[in-house]
Amino acid sequence: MGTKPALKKKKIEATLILIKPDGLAKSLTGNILTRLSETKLEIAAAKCVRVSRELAKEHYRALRDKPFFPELIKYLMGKYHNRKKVMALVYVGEAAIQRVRELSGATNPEEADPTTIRGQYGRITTKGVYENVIHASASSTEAEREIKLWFEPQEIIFPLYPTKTAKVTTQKEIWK
Ligand code: IDP
Ligand code: MG
Repeated sequence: MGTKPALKKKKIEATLILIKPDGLAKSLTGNILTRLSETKLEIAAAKCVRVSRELAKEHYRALRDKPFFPELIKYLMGKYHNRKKVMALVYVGEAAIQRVRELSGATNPEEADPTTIRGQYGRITTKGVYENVIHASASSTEAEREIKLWFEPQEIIFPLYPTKTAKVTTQKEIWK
């Protein structure tokens, strides 16, 4: 038994947003969520995640040959900040991907328009990492891959992509 994807119904998109460790260390969660509310998009999922090396490398796998890749992985894992977590969110709505990208601003925080989230809060560190406080999916293909990497179907408030039922037998921690 599966569920029907909601995204096919209208011209609706879903996008993955990460508030990166520098955003959390600088107590910017509220400010960033306020800026994101300007888009009038709907929050479909949210959680704090402790980022493993595997998850960070998988998230940024397209950049694995870049010279800054090792620093980028450490950055996402929170090794440069006193916050070993990111906040992961899924926003859904019309043209969600482009709207969040526009509000986020350019990758290089020094080139980002000063009114964008990265322009307001980002910086370049002496290690050369762009600490730009937010990740936002760049295309619908990336958004689907990233959302499926960070979230399980039941963590998202409505079905975005087709699912299937599988019997899983792994052990997991439950409340005592
Ligand atoms: P995006 O985050 O705007 O989509 P990507 O090219 O996907 O940009 O890069 C992912 C992340 O890697 C950036 O958000 C930034 O933190 C970091 N990054 C990208 N390019 C550079 C660079 O040239 N130097 C240092 N860090 C970079
Ligand atoms: Mg990107």
